[in-house]
Amino acid sequence: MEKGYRFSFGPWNIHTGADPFGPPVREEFSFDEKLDIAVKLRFDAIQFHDDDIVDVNLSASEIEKKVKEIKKKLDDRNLAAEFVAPRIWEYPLTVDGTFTSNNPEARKYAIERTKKAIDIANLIGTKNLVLWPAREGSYNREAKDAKIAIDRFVDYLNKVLEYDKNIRILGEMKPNEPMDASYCPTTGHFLALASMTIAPERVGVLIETAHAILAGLEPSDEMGFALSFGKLWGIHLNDQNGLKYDQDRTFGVVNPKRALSQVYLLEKYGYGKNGEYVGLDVKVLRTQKKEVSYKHLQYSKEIFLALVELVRSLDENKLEQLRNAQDYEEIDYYITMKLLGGKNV
Ligand code: XLS
Ligand code: MG
Repeated sequence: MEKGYRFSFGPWNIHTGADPFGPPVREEFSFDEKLDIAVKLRFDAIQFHDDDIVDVNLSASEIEKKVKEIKKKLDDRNLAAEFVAPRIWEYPLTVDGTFTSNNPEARKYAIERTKKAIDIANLIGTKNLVLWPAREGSYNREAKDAKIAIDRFVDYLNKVLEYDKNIRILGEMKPNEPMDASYCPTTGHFLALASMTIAPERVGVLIETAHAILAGLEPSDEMGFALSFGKLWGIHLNDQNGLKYDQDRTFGVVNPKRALSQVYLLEKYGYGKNGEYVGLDVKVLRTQKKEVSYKHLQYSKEIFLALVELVRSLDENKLEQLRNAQDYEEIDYYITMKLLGGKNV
């Protein structure tokens, strides 16, 4: 633990730099090397998609054997598995979405694949299933029925909750990309959906900074919303420059003030005290050479910890007085000068 927090990232956060417009620009680190980087940078857990751990097309017994091998690699390095996320959106059958697809075969695949992911989660030692509904949306509104999509969403969640009575679902909502518009774009939408399921107490959220920004929302306000429901079970910290594609920049490098707001809230409400991780979902810039292509992980963590220090050094009495006086200009000045290392605050 550093300053009371535990950190995680996923293997996809160390990558070759391929994007939709160009090929890989660096060699891939091996799986074991990625785990070693986690140890070197003093991370505590790894986030996984099901197929980051094992080829999901293998037989059940082969999957079990392979997952146990991976679990041993984690145990040997004192790393935990934070969550498993079913990567249901990458299969050729699910071009049109998964559990909201117009194709019944795709809907069936979504649930079968998710059951596999749950089995893998149990074997690797986590009760957390993260759900990013990547393709559950539309390119044009008439393509699908927006009401039926939500009915199918709830139906899918219920099947997941029914399959394993211990599993918890952490919905990671994103308003767009790859779809033009997602059927469940924000935390609030997802929690409303959760309330319609057979076990709302096992449905919470993971909030990603960039996803909130893409929805035109303040990430810290989204986090506050989830905290008030007791539902902030995971976070994906990163940064984002405006309403573009999902950039997954190093935490705090684009808008340090916005990063501070998130850390302020997490600190204030004891995020992490119930075992939650400070999860990152960051991508290094494409221009980075292989041997320095994990600086984004190191620096996101360092920036987070520096902001924890800064938040702890804030004069809370002064802030409270300013709030009561509604002197928000002074709050802006105080926070900005603190960030800039100004001498007179
Ligand atoms: C994509 C998401 C994805 C999830 C895990 O935008 O952030 O990476 O975190 O499936
Ligand atoms: Mg994410």
